[in-house]
Amino acid sequence: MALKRHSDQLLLRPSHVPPSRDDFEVIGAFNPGVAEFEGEVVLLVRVAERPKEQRPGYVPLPRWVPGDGLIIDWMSEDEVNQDDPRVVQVKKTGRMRLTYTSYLRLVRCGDGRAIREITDIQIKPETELEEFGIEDPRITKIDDRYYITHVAVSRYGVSTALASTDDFKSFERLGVIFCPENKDVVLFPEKIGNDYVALHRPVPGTPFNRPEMWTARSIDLTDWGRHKWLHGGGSEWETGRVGAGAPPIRVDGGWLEIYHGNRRPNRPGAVGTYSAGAMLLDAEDPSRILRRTKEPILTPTTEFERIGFVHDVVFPTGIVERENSYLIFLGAADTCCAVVELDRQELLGSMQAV
Ligand code: MAN
Repeated sequence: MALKRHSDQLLLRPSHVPPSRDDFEVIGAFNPGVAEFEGEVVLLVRVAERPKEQRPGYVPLPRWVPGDGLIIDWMSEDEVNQDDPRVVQVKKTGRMRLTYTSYLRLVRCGDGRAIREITDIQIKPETELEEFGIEDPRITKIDDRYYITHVAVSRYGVSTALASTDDFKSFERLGVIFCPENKDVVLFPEKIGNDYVALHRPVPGTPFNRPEMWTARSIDLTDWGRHKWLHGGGSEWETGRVGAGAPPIRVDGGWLEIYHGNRRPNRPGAVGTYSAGAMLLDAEDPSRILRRTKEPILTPTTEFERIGFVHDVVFPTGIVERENSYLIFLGAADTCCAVVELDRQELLGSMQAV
């Protein structure tokens, strides 16, 4: 049963964010990475934009060219198949292209419950491995530095890259850490044993299985190995996909991970509802799940979670602890950012032994 919400607030809509160019429109400001920095909550928001111009019979497909910036490839409608608003498939090659492109923008939120400032600080695609956009950041503070994992989309596939900062002004780009197809990578906030630990979500090409969550270990944050299988979605609401949501936080008895699950859609092209669940991972061996919510803790409920670019999506990407509650930041309907406040005891008590 979904948990009672103290509050569920819309934080940011696409219309709040200026487009990066006059000939583009912002269609999404969602899936925010979250950190506490200099006494306030800051978000790195995924801003999705598409060209404004329409040419009858053509679809515009944006792409970043290193050195040149954003360009548009116009493709005739006969050359592509489209049954998902987010992507087209080029008939001749069978390859996918995104209908929009994403970059990251820093937004300051005070105590986390309202937007204070939409800044000009941005992380834009830079390399060929990011030519179709950078997406879905997650932020983890390790010692005195903030590490940002984000999706990098290109003709080479959907991978995850790492960046770091200590001032949220300049960002060091550390390159791709999980090769295609791999998304939903989150880092633990401290070493476990002698290692950094990540959750990641490889997507199998040969469908022996469905996309599942794994753990990996590293001694330097850039080279990852010692992979272990973690979770493959055991309940009805997570039959399609599962992936890490917020970076794990330490709680009594282990690590709390808020993750997402998607219900496998029953018709081609449909996306299927995205909900959120919680799991408690073993403190010393986070590849062991101790407890888990059988039912989702959050499902799309409000209008902004139900209706958007992709309907029926709650996609948790960050968590902030408050005295007796957690603020859970999420992308709503692949369109907006929202924050939900959940009671700490109720959330921790909702997980059952596996
Ligand atoms: C899926 C969705 C999109 C995303 C692409 C590429 O289609 O998660 O939001 O843009 O994958 O990562």
